[in-house]
Amino acid sequence: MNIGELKHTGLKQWIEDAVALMGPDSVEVCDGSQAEYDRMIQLTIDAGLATPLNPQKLPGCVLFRSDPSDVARVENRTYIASEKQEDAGPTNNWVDPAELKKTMTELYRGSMKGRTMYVIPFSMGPVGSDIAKIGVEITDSPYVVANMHIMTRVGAKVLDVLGSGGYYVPCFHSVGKPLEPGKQDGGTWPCAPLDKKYISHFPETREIWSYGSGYGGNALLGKKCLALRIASVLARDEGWLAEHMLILKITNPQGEVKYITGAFPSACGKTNLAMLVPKLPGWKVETVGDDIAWMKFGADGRLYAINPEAGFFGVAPGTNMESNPNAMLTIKKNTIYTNVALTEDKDVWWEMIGSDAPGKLIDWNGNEWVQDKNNKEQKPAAHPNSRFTAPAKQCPVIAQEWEDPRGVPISAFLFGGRRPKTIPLVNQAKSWIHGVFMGSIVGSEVTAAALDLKAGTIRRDPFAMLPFCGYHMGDYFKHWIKIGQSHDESRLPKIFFVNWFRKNEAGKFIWPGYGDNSRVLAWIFDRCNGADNYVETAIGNLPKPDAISRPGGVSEADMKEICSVDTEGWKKEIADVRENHYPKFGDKLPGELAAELDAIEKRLGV
Ligand code: GTP
Ligand code: SPV
Ligand code: MN
Repeated sequence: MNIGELKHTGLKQWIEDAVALMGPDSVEVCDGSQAEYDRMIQLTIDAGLATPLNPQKLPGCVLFRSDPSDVARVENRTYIASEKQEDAGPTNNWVDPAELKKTMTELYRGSMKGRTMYVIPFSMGPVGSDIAKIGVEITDSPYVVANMHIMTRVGAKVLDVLGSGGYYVPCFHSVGKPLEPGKQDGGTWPCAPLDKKYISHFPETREIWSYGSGYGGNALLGKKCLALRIASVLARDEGWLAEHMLILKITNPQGEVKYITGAFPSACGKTNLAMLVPKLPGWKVETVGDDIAWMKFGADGRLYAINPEAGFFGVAPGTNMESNPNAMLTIKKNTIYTNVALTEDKDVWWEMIGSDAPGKLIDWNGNEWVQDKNNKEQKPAAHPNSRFTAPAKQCPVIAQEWEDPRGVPISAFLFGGRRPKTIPLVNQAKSWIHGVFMGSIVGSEVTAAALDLKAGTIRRDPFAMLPFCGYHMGDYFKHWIKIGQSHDESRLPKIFFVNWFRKNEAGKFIWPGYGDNSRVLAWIFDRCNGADNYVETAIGNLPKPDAISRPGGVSEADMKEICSVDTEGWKKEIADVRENHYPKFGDKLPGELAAELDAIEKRLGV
């Protein structure tokens, strides 16, 4: 489709202005068809950017290798450009919006020379449903178009819903690498250098401007930019929640169903939990979403969640037939792999895929790589943040209601992170406000999901939203508190804190995780039904001894250790919150959270 055929005059004008600024050779409006997807993939193959994979083993799959400066989100190049700096808060990068637009306008000037501009109309959430939001992304990357086809609902149907004057979130994206006449990418992943990358959000005007990166959340603008950073602002204004949460459906052996969401920081286990194969006989887990939940109240006072996405952009390393067979089956066809390693017979490989590298590989940098198990220093063949993009409908355990525009009623919220010490396996909040306190102090070892952070160190990541909240984090805490105050608490989800990542002195995980996490989900399920399976402690409600069935390989002593209160560790934890974490929010820290902090200190006997 060309822009002349567009019915929406505002949209047409916006595109024409972008064309004048960015100067592409041609413009195409995307229709979301299979033929279009195939054409995008073919273009990237022709440009030497994609390798078709073995059609016998991985039909419809391709591999991309990106640039080393473009392998993950870049948090220090991500901006919340609100009118006032105070509204972005202490945890976001801020630049005056007028100044940022000026800088970026100069970057966008002529940035699409030698390329085609693709206009992607997309819906986050089922097309036409009340809860869905429409965005239009302008991009010069066929890789982005193909990924958006999988991750969102793209195309003509979205334009129909938009009609001649409907509302959309305008999203600019350019890889920032114009081509000289007659030139092609020639196998080089197009992007701009780090200090020219900008992932910018204008919360008041609800605009997204991204420049210089072609990877993941930096470039697929429906995901973190729209469905979290911009949507969190809408949610605050309209009284709902836009969260970095998986959504799962769990059925107990008696056939009773509950829905649970979980917020864990990036690369801390959401996709894995959402697709879990229970080790507990008789229990069933199905997937509704693996990364983002939008939640609104129903007439019955319960909170209903939808997954605004249509695909999974999941971490490859660590995914195997033991840890996550459902993900492995999901990504057997029609999948885009980025930065994993390639085998000689055009199959994919990554660290902890479940078997040794079958011979010589090409690593994510494009170099030959031979596994050397004696060399502990060997660089990984797949980038630690290498990922797969796959349609959600291919997941063998996708819940039948995953696209229900009414959403699913949530019984429990989980918070968690990678914490080698102190934080117990599971801990239930005593009340909504105690749960908000728990969410506000989430901490985790940093992972490879952001390029500019030092993996391994612990940082506070409140509600797993630190990189994704589009406004002042103190106001975000207040929003959560208000949700509790303005609704019947007995109908709100119960709140839990989980930690699959406790380590022993030897640095080994104590808890086996993955399918064994079903043991904890079962305890949570029963807790939601009021079961007498807990003991009250200073930090919250912990499982009674033996209330969680112990997996093989975990000793009784270890089980006891991860299910009890480490009072000394908690005193340090709380002192860190008081001295280093809460002061960041200044007078925006809600008094209710300061009171929770006082109360837990008192209970711990500080
Ligand atoms: P994002 O897509 O970045 O938001 O990540 P995510 O939260 O969906 O994390 P994901 O499920 O992809 O897991 C990230 C890494 O953690 C993978 O390498 C997993 O194998 C590993 N992991 C997930 N669950 C567990 C667990 O229960 N125990 C242990 N030890 N590792 C886990
Ligand atoms: C995350 O980092 O939380 C992701 C990957 O889910 S990205 O889409 O790149 O943000
Ligand atoms: Mn994520």
